[in-house]
Amino acid sequence: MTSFLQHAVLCLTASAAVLAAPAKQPASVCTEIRHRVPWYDLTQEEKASYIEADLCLMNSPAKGLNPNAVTRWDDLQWPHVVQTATVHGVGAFLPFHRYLLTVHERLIKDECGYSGRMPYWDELHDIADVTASELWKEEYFGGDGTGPDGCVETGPFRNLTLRWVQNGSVEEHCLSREFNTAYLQMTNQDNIDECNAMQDYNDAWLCWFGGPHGSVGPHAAGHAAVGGVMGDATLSPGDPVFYLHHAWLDKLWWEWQLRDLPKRYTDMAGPNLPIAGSVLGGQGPEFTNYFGDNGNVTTLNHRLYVTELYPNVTIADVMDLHGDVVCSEYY
Ligand SMILES: *[C@@H]1O[C@H](CO)[C@@H](O)[C@H](O)[C@H]1NC(C)=O
Ligand SMILES: *[C@@H]1O[C@H](CO)[C@@H](O)[C@H](O)[C@H]1NC(C)=O
Ligand SMILES: *[C@@H]1O[C@H](CO)[C@@H](O)[C@H](O)[C@H]1NC(C)=O
Ligand SMILES: *[C@@H]1O[C@H](CO)[C@@H](O)[C@H](O)[C@H]1NC(C)=O
Ligand SMILES: [Cu+2]
Repeated sequence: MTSFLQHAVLCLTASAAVLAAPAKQPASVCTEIRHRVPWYDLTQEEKASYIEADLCLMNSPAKGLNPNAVTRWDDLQWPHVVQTATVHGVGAFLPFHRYLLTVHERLIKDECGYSGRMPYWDELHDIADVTASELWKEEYFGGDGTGPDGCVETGPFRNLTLRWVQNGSVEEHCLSREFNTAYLQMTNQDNIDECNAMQDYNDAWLCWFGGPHGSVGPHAAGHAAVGGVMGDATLSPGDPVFYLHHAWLDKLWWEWQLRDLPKRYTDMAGPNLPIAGSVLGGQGPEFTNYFGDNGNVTTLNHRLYVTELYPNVTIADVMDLHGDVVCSEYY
């Protein structure tokens, strides 16, 4: 089977060269740390304008690399869809998602005028009952899915049309959800403590990703607890709550890093080849230096690629949350 990712990656590289129009400036220098807070700590005004800003991306025309994208929201989802096999199950899992959070933040600020603080989902706060979270209020993210397709039919995103399917082609579908509290409970404090106790990134990343002892850990828990689009490893950024869940996970990684600095500014490891047997993937030699690692282990030189929405950065660039690219702190 010719790998779709391989095909897509090569096409993207080619079109990137053709389209290498006005280069965007790299992230500016970090002079003022931006705050990330739990959703419920945003002001009423911040909450409303954050939702408005995501709607703005959903209602703005695409201008990214993939000609099948219709909206800016499709553009933003695309790097995650096309690279699903190289940003999950690998050392770059946490750094890639850290950069994707910043890309989303920059898009809503640069293109949709958002000026508030960035939210994360405080999942421990909602662990007793995912359905009771303030997130799902009618005026915020809307509620659970309903009907045979589990479509979200309440709230500002009830008419959201998503386009990408797993193989990277287009089939319009709704934003779906299927809440499940039992899954959310797998992001419990015990599991977090177990991941925090890991001494090396090589063990820790897998713990955050897959859970201690192969259980569903903090990453999969939030995805599966929301379910539907969020429960799909490839398509999950179609649900706007994806960014709040990944900010929560990123906070956990950062708190782990803080336990042993400066060592954990540079602790990087893990495999870098696409997941074997995944729908999009392959483990051929074309991948061993694709991201600049010069081998099959994830290094600080590994490029984080977001299909030209913003420039490539390296893992080294995002290891310090206070660095120029991310320039943020969790509260
Ligand atoms: C959603 O779609 C319905 C039915 O097409 C329409 O009546 C409603 O105004 C739309 N709402 C938004 C927020 O676009
Ligand atoms: C992609 O997946 C969709 C939905 O599963 C399917 O209908 C379509 O034929 C697939 N396209 C390709 C090119 O494989
Ligand atoms: C960005 O990184 C990707 C993936 O490694 C690579 O294919 C692409 O050429 C890079 N783009 C630039 C402008 O360096
Ligand atoms: C990585 O490369 C080393 C040395 O070439 C090899 O022994 C090892 O099996 C490779 N690991 C994977 C996961 O491909
Ligand atoms: Cu992901």
